[in-house]
Amino acid sequence: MQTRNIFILTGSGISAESGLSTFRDKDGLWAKYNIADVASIEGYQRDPRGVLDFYNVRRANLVGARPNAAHLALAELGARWRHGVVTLVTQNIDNLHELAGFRNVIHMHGELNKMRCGDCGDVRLADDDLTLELVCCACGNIGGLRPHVVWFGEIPLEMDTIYEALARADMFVSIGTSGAVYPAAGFVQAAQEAGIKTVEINLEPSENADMFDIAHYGKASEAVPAWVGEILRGAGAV
Ligand code: BJW
Repeated sequence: MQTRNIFILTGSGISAESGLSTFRDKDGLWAKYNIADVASIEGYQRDPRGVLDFYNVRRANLVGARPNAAHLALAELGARWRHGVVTLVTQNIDNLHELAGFRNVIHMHGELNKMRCGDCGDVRLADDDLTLELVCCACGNIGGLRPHVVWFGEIPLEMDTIYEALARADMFVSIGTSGAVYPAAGFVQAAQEAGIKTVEINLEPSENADMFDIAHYGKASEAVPAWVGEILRGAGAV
């Protein structure tokens, strides 16, 4: 059957070769920070300054980061695919898919370059470090601005759009994610139950590896361009 709609889920492994840390690898963020301290609302309430600083440092690290060959290959696929829709859902809060040229990226865990007012919900670009002294431009409250990211216990963003795209997909592709965090980790099961082709591209087998029909193990910068080339050639697009 001809593949029309492709649903791609990416995780931190795709940005590792751009110099951004993953979470659960041995040198990942969770080896240096306690998840509950920096990625939950309770941690933020206990130490808001510490959590803002954790994200301020990561925002500063993002300034020099460039998309790698994997981000560029997905952007090429998005631009050249003529048989249907390529939906790109990322768990990453970096902007490397956008810098590579992919349009309409869905950031289910938020975006590092944005801030959200915890009091009124206003979301806007965060050009500078977040501090407890900042005033919300929308409601005027002080100290309520937090990173526009999704912490444990919070509902990921754009879930309706994501499940609609998944329901229309003919192929599900997971790239650079350990499959440890839900609901993203559950997408492959939904895809399997819908009977569509499932593909994993990762450095090593993920926690859900047995649910994938096809696996390509290797660095994203090599495995993703190879897979994109295969897909475009198969569709007669190159
Ligand atoms: C390479 C590579 C290279 C390296 N090339 N590959 C019990 C059961 C089921 C669920 C739960 C449960 N208890 C609690 C839950 C829910 C909870 C959850 O999943 N907990 C688990 C720990 C069990 N989930 C939530 O709370 C979520 N909300 C929720 O469920 O709401 C309810 C709801 C949902 C839907 C509808 C209605 C209601 C929220 C989760 C928020 C996650 N937030 C974080 C932080 C975001 C901000 C930030 O960046 O700081 O998101 S945690 C962190 O993990 C971050 C990531 O996006 C996410 C996933 O990590 P990722 O990307 O997979 O990274 P790694 O490090 O794990 O994996 C990297 C992979 O790359 C590895 O496999 C490497 O091998 C590979 N790799 N180099 C290719 N060069």
